[in-house]
Amino acid sequence: MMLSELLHLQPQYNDVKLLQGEHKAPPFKKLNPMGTVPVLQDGDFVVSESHAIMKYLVAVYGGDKSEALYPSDVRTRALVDQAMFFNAGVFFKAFIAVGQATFLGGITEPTRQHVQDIESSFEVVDAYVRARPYIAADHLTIADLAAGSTAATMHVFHKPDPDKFPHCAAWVSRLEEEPVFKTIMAPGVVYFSKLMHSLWKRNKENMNKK
Ligand SMILES: N[C@@H](CCC(=O)N[C@@H](CS)C(=O)NCC(=O)O)C(=O)O
Repeated sequence: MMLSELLHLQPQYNDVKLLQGEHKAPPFKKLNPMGTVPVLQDGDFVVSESHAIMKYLVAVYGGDKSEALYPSDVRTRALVDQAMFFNAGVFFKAFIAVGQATFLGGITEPTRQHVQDIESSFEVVDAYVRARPYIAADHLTIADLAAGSTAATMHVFHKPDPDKFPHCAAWVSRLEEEPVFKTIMAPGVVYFSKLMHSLWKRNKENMNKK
């Protein structure tokens, strides 16, 4: 959504009802066999995985912004990919583990193991942004949109100590100043925070009933 805004695209958003399991139903799985959001439909072309979607959008619709958002310089691009693979394979995994344990496991707050995994991820982010102001370059790239979304939303589960991860904290603050983070990410985090707190409350009530 943030990339679409940056590129002045006006996609039609279809709200997939995750809480009702719409993403696991056959019509959605026809689009994405993994049964996850987001999925992009561009005419008769369908692609899932937010990182692949972002690369596609930049390649097709990036115009004069593509060079900054996904630089062609081989080494800079490798660093963008490094951060995107880290986000998909490690950082987001630490995030979604808490979500799944909340929805399916009935936890009432992130466990100690969750917090440890989140801290390990923030340690990596801190190392990445120690060398440069953004996660892969000296300016914002699609890797910041990807990992920045995870970092901002992760705060609902665990806010890392800025004294322990000062570079990461500075990077998140820098991202929070970006207009797309203000208009799209921040309200998303508020919505997500309310949802998680209501689920933890429900899980606690269910636990007390037993
Ligand atoms: N690496 C994937 C992760 C997609 C993902 O797990 N999305 C979550 C929502 S943020 C989802 O659809 N979860 C539903 C499920 O796994 O059942 C991406 O970046 O697109």
